[in-house]
Amino acid sequence: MIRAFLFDLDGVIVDTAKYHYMAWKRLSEELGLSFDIRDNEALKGVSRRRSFEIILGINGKEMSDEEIEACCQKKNDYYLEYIYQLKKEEILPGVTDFMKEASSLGYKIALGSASKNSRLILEKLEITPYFDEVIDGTKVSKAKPDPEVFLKGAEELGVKPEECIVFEDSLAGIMAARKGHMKSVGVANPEVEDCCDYFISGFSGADVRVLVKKVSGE
Ligand code: B16
Ligand code: MG
Repeated sequence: MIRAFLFDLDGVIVDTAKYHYMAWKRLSEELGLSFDIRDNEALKGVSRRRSFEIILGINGKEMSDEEIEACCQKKNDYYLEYIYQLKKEEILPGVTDFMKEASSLGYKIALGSASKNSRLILEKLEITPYFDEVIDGTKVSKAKPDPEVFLKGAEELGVKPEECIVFEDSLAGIMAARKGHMKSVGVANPEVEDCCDYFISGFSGADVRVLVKKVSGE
């Protein structure tokens, strides 16, 4: 029986990918590295450090550990400049209504995000109270596609992995849900359509009972 929903953040609740892109682009230009919007696709759902390693890989460059850390810190300073301006109007359509309906039907809700900035983002969007638990990049050591973030979410909510539905827009996130023996709903990104249990283009008009039935047959 499904008892809980685990939500990814970037690409599911809010499109922070554009701000990640602006920050990585700014850093890349300063460093003379090539990086464009298509390259940015590979960074979705991936940890900050791994994202920079991908950018270095595209450019055939290597850096010391210390240099990588300093660059990641700089990128995050740029990213935070954008995030401080984030408004609740940027929440993707239908998500809050869906979470409200889910809570009223008794489903538990957790965030399962790679971002170390997720608490700030939830505050800016004024949706912190919607979550029973928040598991993010500050609480896990292994990045998606490792299932750690979602398994921890299930554990903290007090439910079994098989009782969870994960909402994800990235391939890494869908893989993490599958490895964790959870049901997966792909959101918005057509690239995940073939590997999730059920796909929605967005939450507008999505009905909790109908979705649970489609995903789990309950
Ligand atoms: P931060 P998600 C992910 O969020 C983003 O999709 C990814 O692009 C980013 O690198 C990662 O968070 C880490 O974010 O630099 O804020 O710690 O999709 O897992 O909610
Ligand atoms: Mg995402």
